[in-house]
Amino acid sequence: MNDTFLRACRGEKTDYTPIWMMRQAGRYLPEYQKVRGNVTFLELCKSPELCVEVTLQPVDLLNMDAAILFSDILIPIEAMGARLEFHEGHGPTFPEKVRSQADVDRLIVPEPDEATDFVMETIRLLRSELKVPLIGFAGAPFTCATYLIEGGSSKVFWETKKMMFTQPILFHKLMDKITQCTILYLLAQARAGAQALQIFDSWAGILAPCDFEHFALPYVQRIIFKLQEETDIPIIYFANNGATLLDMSISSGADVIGLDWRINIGEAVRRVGQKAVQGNLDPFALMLPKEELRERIKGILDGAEGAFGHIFNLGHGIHQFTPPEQARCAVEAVHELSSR
Ligand code: 1CP
Repeated sequence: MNDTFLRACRGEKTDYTPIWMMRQAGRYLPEYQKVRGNVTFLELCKSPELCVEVTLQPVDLLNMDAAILFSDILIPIEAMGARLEFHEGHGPTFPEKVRSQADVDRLIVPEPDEATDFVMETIRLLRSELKVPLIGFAGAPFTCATYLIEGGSSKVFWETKKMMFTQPILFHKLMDKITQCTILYLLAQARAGAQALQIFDSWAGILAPCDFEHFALPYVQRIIFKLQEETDIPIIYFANNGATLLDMSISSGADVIGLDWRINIGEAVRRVGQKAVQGNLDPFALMLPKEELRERIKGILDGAEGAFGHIFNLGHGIHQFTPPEQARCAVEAVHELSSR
């Protein structure tokens, strides 16, 4: 068992810096495309055997030091009773947008072992096959709420901010319900065998710091506090576009702080102090010629030298047109350059 990733999360000595990549299972891999060619995205998410297959692909093909459960942040949200659709070539949609008290009341807090049994089954199957640690995950309540309120992806988040500013009580009720659901869902993943849990706050960066502090952070803190009460596995919090929210991200209580690429890692390490960091290569830097990519990677490794712990990762998900060969080179470079 290669436990380098878990050791780095806990700030223990490692032989080299472990690496995995956000969205490492997915469309940039022809092997994923092949599996996906026969099923819809939601069918894939609900077929444990296929989820196991695509979760293992980047670990086997690219030599990653951790696996991340193949699923989506919107799967537990669908289980709350929100009809979810993925149309080919588009992002997710919730045709019945959540905008009123009645809409929030209609959402349920499901029992995750029943409503999302396929996720727990995927985790159990993966644990019997994997030789690297398995990361489970969920979306942060704010990020999940944006999809429900907007009815899908958004660029300006008009409806989300309109609810926050004109119906704050309703907004908090929705956040509370998603939070209850997320706590149960992540605890179920831990019971099923997840060895670390990541909370993805992909849209946190659209908020002013004062609004993040008031409308989003308390719910993340509540989730992490509860998880730490019930389990001792590392919790990673990743706020995308979160450089200006770093001090508040640290106060989330997470064991590992995810970093995007918009912040210098040396500066982040100094501010984070006695917690591990994860990141922070610009996903598009994977397009650099190999020598320059190695230089870029070396810069990040050097910057993170004094870190309590460092898990190498991209600053956000790998782009779907990235040549897998470039990702493989990056993994090799991290392993070589960080070898101690
Ligand atoms: O067509 C396809 O095959 C679907 C593409 C795809 C994939 C591969 C989607 C649709 N989701 C996923 C898998 C996924 N999503 C994983 C597991 C794979 C891995 O990491 O190896 C994870 C962790 C996620 C998490 C996720 N889903 C996030 C948070 C991370 C991030 O990138 O910010 C978000 C925001 C989503 C929503 C979502 N699902 C899919 C898409 C295209 C989107 C984003 C839409 C948008 O931009 O709003």
